[in-house]
Amino acid sequence: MAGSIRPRGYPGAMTAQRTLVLLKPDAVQRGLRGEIIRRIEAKGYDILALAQRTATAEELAAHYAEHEGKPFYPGLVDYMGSAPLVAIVAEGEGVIPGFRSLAGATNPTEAAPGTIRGDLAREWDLPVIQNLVHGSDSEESAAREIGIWFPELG
Ligand code: IDP
Ligand code: MG
Repeated sequence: MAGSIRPRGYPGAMTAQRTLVLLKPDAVQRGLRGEIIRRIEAKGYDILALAQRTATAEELAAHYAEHEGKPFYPGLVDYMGSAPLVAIVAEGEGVIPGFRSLAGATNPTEAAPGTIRGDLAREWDLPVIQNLVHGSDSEESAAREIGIWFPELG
C-alpha cells in the first residue's frame, strides 16, 4: 500500500486481490512501459512490486505450463525469453478481472479499442501472438505466478 492515499485499514481492505502482470518483450522494445503502467495506475490499482529482467527458461516453463504441447508454445517461450520483460504485482479489489479487462482480448485484432491490446497492439505474420501484456486469469493462477516471479512475496 506504499504510496496509497487511502487510510490503512479502510473498509474492505481485506478483500484486495493481487495479480501478476508481465509487460512482454514487445512492450519493452516499443517503449510502452510507461503507457501501460500509466493505465494500471490511472485505474487506481497499486503497484506492489516491479522488476525488469530477461526471463529464464525455467521461469517461462513454469509460467506457461498450461500451454505446453500447443502449436504456439515454442514460439511463445522464444518470444517471451528473447529480450527483457517487466514483471509487476498489482493490487486492488477486483484487480484480477480488472486488469484482464484493461488488457483486452488475446488477439489484438479482436481486442476492443480502449484496451491496452486494442489500442497499442496489432497482428503480425508470426508464430505467436504478440500482445504486450500478460495478466493472471484467476486467484489460483495469480498466487502461482506471483510465486514464480516474486518468490519473496509468497
Ligand atoms: P492470455 O494472455 O490472453 O491469457 P492465453 O490463452 O493464456 O492468453 O495465451 C498465452 C499467450 O500465448 C497469449 O497472450 C499469446 O501471446 C499466445 N497465444 C495464445 N493463443 C495463441 C494462438 O492461438 N496463436 C498464437 N499465439 C497464441
Ligand atoms: Mg493466459
